[in-house]
Amino acid sequence: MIPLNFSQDVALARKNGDAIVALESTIITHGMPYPQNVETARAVEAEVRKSGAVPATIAVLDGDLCIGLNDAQLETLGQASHVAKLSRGDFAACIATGKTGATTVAATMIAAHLAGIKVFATGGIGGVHRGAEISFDISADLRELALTPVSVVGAGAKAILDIPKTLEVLETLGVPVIAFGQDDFPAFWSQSCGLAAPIRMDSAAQIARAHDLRAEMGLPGGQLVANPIPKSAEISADILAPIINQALQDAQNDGINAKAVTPYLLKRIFELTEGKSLAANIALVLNNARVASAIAREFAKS
Ligand code: PSU
Ligand code: MN
Repeated sequence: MIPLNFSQDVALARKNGDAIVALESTIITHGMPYPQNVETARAVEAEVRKSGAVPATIAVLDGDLCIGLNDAQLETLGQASHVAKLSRGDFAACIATGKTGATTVAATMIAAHLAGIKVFATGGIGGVHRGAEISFDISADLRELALTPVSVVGAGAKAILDIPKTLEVLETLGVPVIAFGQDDFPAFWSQSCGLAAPIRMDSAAQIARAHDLRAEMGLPGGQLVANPIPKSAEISADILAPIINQALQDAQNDGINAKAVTPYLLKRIFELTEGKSLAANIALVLNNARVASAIAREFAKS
């Protein structure tokens, strides 16, 4: 038996068939500094509630797979150091050994699916890193999107990644990449990466329908819903380009590899932009929470 520990709110929502949105926890432990990480996690939960759905933040706490965290649990996780960053490979091991771990996009999708939750909001997904032809660093998030039927709402992929290669891998894996309300694929801090997304949709109902239709057609996997950052919160690519190059150079000099790469780059960019990257990150996550909630409400109708 898989030990799922539902929060009271999520248990009630499941019983009533209410809209539920899954939320990841690696963004809390490895994506943002304390205390903004906990403040943002709370603000995102509040935004989901305001948008007519119930938030389910997912994490492993002392071996318990939690679907929905209470306020004290969020605070503890946000302050904790040495929390494992869990993906498909180490998820079950963390539960089996009674440890604490935060779930990445990949692990959150797996847990959401086990809990019967079909949509999940985050900031950005992992992707193909620059120089992947040498390092082979391709996030397990991409393969998860091909395997697990959860629609993930993110603001596209960060320019720390190789966005064209990320789109190529998603195409190879047969993952629907849907830009929401525009033609271009967004680039996290900016509304466009300069490339068109393969699919455009303008309504949450279409996204929910496409999700269900894939399952009915016997196609495994989820969907990537790429929701552009609000215009008012954008940081221009010109400003970010030299900062990203600096962060990548620092990562190389410091010998960073494997799962440490993404958290290292996020932290360096936060430092180099004097916190501006974080403000944009918070704005886009809230925006993604609203779109994911709208999709969850569509699922709750059917
Ligand atoms: N991108 C962000 N913020 C994040 C992450 C990615 O802009 O917090 C986190 C997510 O949890 C994502 C993970 O699933 O990093 C990807 O890590 P990796 O590149 O090691 O697969
Ligand atoms: Mn990696």
